Amino acid sequence: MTRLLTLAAAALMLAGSAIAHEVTAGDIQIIHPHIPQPAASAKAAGGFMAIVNNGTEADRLLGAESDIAMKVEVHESKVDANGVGTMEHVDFIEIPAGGTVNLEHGGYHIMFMGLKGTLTEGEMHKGVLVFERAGRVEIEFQIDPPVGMGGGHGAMDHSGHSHGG
Ligand SMILES: [Cu+2]
Repeated sequence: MTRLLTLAAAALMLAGSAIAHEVTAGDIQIIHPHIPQPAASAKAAGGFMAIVNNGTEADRLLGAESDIAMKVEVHESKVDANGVGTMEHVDFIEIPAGGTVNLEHGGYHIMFMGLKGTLTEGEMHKGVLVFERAGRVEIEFQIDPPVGMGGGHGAMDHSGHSHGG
């Protein structure tokens, strides 16, 4: 019993200092929406998260909104035949029934273009994800450590290519 209580206390402490956060809206669960802190001079930044569909029907992420940038789009990064990283706007991201889609470096991401100010590690910034079925879901993007500075996102480099205007 003592051991169980100790474990419970440890779990509570972990929850209290949670680095990850999540939002649930109907069947859709959005895990740790975040933006790696961009360089102070950056005009664009990428947003990442995992989206879980606990329902029995597919949903689609149609778009995103936030006041931190002039324009917010859903993008997909690709590597072309020459090994050059490119990215393009996609109309939606399909979230299959019972499935999880990771928005991560080198793949799908939320693109913030025309940043209105600096984004600093530890800040939370309001945003909205728009789903076909789940509707508008209010979330907060957490500003995480810069990529390559121990942010825990691996060695994938999302900064080597232009995010365009
Ligand atoms: Cu992009």
